[in-house]
Amino acid sequence: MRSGSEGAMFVKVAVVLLCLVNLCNGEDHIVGDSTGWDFNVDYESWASKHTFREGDNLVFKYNSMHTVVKVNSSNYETCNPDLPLSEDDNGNTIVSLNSVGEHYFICGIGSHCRAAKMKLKVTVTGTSISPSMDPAGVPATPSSTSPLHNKDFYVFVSVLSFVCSFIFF
Ligand SMILES: [Cu+2]
Repeated sequence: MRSGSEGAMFVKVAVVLLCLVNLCNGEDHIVGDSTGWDFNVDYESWASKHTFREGDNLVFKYNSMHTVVKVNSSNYETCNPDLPLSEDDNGNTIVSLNSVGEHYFICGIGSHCRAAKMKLKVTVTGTSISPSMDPAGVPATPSSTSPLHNKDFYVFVSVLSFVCSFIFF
């Protein structure tokens, strides 16, 4: 009984650590990895290899030939930068993914979006940890009791938020 609660505590501490790395700070995704934001990268394929969660950041690294323009879905489809939701050209643009849903980015220069596929769509999911999600680094604990009941989970998230807010504010 005692060791069981210690085990649960261990899991909670592990997830708190995970939270500190992934949830509170958010994860930085370097768009296009080492190539950055440039011509003829398959950003659709790049995006498909990443999981974007609320609070994560996109980091666009690019030379002075390019810009980053956040647009809506129809302007993304047509590569139209004339109605930007936001835009930047400083070569190192960090975009906070602060809402769940789809976010669209294009390069606003010439035909870079249309002709050189400088367009990126990411789908952001919420931060909540679902039991089915297997958080990296936390070993699946073989246990007869299910690790997180709904009520436990609710309490746990509250405690987690409290701890996070304490550390970061
Ligand atoms: Cu460009």
